[in-house]
Amino acid sequence: MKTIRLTAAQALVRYLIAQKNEDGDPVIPGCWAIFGHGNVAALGEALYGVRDSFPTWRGHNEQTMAHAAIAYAKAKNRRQAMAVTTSIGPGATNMVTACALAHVNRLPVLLIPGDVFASRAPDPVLQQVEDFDDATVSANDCFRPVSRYFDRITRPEQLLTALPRALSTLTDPERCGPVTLSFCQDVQAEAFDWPESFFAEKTWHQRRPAPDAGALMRAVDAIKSAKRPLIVAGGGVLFSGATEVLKAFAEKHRIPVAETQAGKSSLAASHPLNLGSIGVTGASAANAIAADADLVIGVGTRFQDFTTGSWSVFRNPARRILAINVTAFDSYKHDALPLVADARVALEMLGEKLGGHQAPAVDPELKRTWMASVAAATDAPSGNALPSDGHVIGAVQRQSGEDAIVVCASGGLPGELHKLWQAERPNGYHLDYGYSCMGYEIAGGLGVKMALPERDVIVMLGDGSYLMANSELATSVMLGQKITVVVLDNRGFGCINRLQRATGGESFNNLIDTARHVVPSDIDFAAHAASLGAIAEKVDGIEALEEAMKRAKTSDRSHVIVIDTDPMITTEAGGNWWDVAVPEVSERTQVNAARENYLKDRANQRAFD
Ligand SMILES: Cc1ncc(C[n+]2csc(CCOP(=O)(O)OP(=O)(O)O)c2C)c(N)n1
Ligand SMILES: [Mg+2]
Repeated sequence: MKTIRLTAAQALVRYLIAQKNEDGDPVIPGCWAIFGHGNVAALGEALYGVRDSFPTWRGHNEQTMAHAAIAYAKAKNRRQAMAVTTSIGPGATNMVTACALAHVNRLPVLLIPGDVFASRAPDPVLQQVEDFDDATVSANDCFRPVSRYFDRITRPEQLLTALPRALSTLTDPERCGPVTLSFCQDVQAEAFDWPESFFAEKTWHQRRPAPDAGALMRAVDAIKSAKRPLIVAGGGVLFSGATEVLKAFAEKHRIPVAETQAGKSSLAASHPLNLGSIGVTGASAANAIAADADLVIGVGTRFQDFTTGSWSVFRNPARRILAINVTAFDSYKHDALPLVADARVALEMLGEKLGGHQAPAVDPELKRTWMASVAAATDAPSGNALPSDGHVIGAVQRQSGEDAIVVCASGGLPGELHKLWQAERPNGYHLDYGYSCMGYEIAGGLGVKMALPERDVIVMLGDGSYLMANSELATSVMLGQKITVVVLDNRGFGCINRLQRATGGESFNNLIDTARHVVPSDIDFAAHAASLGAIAEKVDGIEALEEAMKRAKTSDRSHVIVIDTDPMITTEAGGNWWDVAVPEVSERTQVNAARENYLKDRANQRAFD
């Protein structure tokens, strides 16, 4: 056997470079890194050695550089993913939140935190967590519950099995999720005689499982006997590359489509069968059909509570759920009729078996009424009042081409965008609403831009999210990855303040004004963004915002636009109840009243059979 002597870190990097997807692109095109002890000496040396063929990107925060990596994978529909390496201790645990985000959203990312010495010779090293009773515990065990595959590399040759297993997890549609290889620092530096064959180029094909024949026929029967079917398109439609097939299927069988947060942009917003978004932040058209639907056909969706309105959206007592999902776990839950399969393959095979079957037509007036509500919420306002999020969304949409990608994750904006944004092209709508993680947005925008450089990337976020994590804005400037960032400054956690009020609470600790303070806060976001190297401006009103968006289009680097907005206004049309537990006893009459309403609303919730 021919062997080659390399350190474990050098071998890891060399192996990654040899892995290709079926398009011939590298599965892992490069690595984000913040160095410290536990990765600078060995992994740093290995990455330096390959810097021309395998780029290393430097971030400013471990969590957010991992967000960039995860957003990249999502924008690539999971066909490529990035690696991220950190030092041991705080560098590593900073990345746990991002790992959870990837886990919830079923997105691939290869995390390589440094770990303590396998030899234990210098213990306890700087930043080492010492467990009194279990010597095998390190801080990196925090990754276990939020990794799809976790491994601790304590001998070099473990990589011979760990790396193929990592790649299969990253590239398999059912298992897809974050992989954490916790890499002991002494092991990274250790040399080993590796079989040369380990580094031979390898192609990872996308597995497209076909449905079980019996399950397929049961699904066909369910669709044929349904009088009011509704397709709920989730992120799996995009990951499977099933957008064209979904369109053909919906048209041929005349079944209307509603979209989840992850599934939005599966079908062009302007398509007559696209009834808009579903659920808590849904369109009136989609939710009206959902209420009566006797068959809900989920395609690549987890049926998270924002989709189901905590199980109050699909109200027909006779309704069934047909869950088409490549992941058996998702397909079987919620007492659904399972169809475990790749979305594209399943829709093609269902279409063949259904022949010319068509569902009864849906009244087009439903969509017209909803579009009038969208216009009312997004048209430029008259007068001098502060604009709403909806007004800002309208302005941004009017100044964006169909090719643009809007990026968001948390605050009041995801709900408003879900209702109001019109996504015409696949992947034009990029939300993390699985983990809805404040601080995802700017870094996420950077990752999306790296994935799809030919498309305009527009990040929309609140003041709260901006303050939580903004430093990868400087990275976007440094890397020449231009993004446009629109900051909606309503001076606090507007959506949580509204939720607090809606559950009977007093405004408390959410808006900056109603949080304990000695000095009133007056944050100059534009000055802050400019200090990071972006072009930055604050605008007064919607007309000025549209002018700024035009300037941003031609800017040569990341461009930040700040606008003051009203913290209290949201789009009332559409939507649905969401289960947020209200206190059963309270001295506040408002809480007691909210509790009464809560119990009434909860009566609409699905009863467990
Ligand atoms: C990391 C993280 N911490 C806390 C939350 C809970 N949370 C959701 S939205 C929100 C406030 C967001 O404020 P801002 O970005 O200004 O948006 P706004 O609500 O004002 O629209 C909070 C605290 C979260 N989603 N993520
Ligand atoms: Mg805010």
